[in-house]
Amino acid sequence: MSDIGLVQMTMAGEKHHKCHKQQQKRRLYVNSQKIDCSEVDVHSYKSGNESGGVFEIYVSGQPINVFCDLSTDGGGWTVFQRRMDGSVDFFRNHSEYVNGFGSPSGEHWLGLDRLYKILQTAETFQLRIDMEDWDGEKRFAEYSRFDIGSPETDFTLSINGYSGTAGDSLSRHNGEKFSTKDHDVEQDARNCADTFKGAWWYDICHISNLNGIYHKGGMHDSYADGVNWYTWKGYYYSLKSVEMKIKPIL
Ligand SMILES: [Ca+2]
Repeated sequence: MSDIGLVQMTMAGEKHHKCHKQQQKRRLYVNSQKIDCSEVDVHSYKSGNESGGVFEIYVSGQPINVFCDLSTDGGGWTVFQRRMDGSVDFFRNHSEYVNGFGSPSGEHWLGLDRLYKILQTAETFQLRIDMEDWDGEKRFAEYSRFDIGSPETDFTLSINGYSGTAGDSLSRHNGEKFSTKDHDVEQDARNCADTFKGAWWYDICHISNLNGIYHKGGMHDSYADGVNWYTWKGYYYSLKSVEMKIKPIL
């Protein structure tokens, strides 16, 4: 056997081992501590209904409440970002984006630390982003693979496999770090988060800004500082609702 063949076999073996280990870890929680919304029982919700609601899951053994989408595209989605009425200020600092803010029953940011830990529990997670404009039209973007790096990497975005109806306004941000107004780790001469009033995996600076200002009514005069998804609505239209959600592929 050639050296190259051996290396490939070893890598495949390691990948299999990692996957096996993670699924073993998952099984420890079945019927007791759910580790994401793909494991919740529809009848155990704290508030909500069959289409979704607030459930308790365990992140690194700690119970937290999250909003679960139980109906869209097969259900089982753990929502980590939610905009719906502008009641929560999303123009926040680094520690708040790391630790989370808002409420899972309303507008919510789960927190990068928790998101990172949930993403560690399976080999592959999908990302789905559901969006709605102020006329009630709904579109989505889905990615077959989504991951973020550890806190030491500033939660570097890893994403690919777009499909959907809203266009792809996130793949360009693949490989970027998560910047906030007080933590500029992007390459632009400006402070992107401060300039565009959000927090994101900015590059120079963005084609999506889903943590931007919630401009009620949609259209805004200010440039690119709203809840923007460029490939659907451009830089002067702030969406009425957004949900960013993940589901493992097991
Ligand atoms: Ca900068």
